[in-house]
Amino acid sequence: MTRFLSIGLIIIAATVFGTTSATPALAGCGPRGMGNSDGAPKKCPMCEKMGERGMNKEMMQKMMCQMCIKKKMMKDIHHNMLTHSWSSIHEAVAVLHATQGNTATGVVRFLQVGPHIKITADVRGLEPNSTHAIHVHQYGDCTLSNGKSAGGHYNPEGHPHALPDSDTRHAGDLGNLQADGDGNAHYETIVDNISLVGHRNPILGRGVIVHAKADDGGQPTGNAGARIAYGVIGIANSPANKPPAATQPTTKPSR
Ligand SMILES: [Cu+2]
Repeated sequence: MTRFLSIGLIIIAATVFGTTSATPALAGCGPRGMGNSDGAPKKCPMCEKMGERGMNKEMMQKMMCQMCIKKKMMKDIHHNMLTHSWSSIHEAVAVLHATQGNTATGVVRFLQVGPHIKITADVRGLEPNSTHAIHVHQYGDCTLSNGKSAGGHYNPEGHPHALPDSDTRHAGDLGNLQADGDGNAHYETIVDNISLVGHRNPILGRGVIVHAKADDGGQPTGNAGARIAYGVIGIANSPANKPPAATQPTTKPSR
């Protein structure tokens, strides 16, 4: 059906623009294109292939090869699926800022690895040799300088609070950071109870909180005290979120 429509469009276009050949010329992108009435070779503005003999530049731009338009549309759709849909997001990042009166800052990365999320946190400005709870909270809202605008623990499944060694816990229960003698903490863990943008407990756009004290696993939120750093989980500018070069569009925009 699509093929018949294409042929029909080509025939109509050839009639309108006065093509005299016995066989209607392909509009724009024919493989036999050798030049134009003014003698200068022209290219299809969509695909850059040579046009049919006798077509001037204006005709080319008006008609354009229907096949090229379809090919470009399909490429654009495919490209958009790879680059702009939620399924193209494989890594997220939260930059932690100190809440008012505190000094802790850092970066937390969330990398989707199959059904798991690998979490890597680097935090500095902590008390030397101290332990600090780290959680995903409900909202990526840092409007209050004390971090309270991030809301409570992210807990869409309604579980009691717990540490990461418990299968039933808040989705945002990430455990504790351990600072070294310089007040720096590096933390890595892999969890399977959240996703970046998937069906299970998506975290993109939510908040990360580091607390003043350790999470002891107690109810309701681990007795972790004040919020000393906070950040919003956003889409990372990382190779994991960029499509292979081969999927980039190869045709130029029409104008
Ligand atoms: Cu918390």
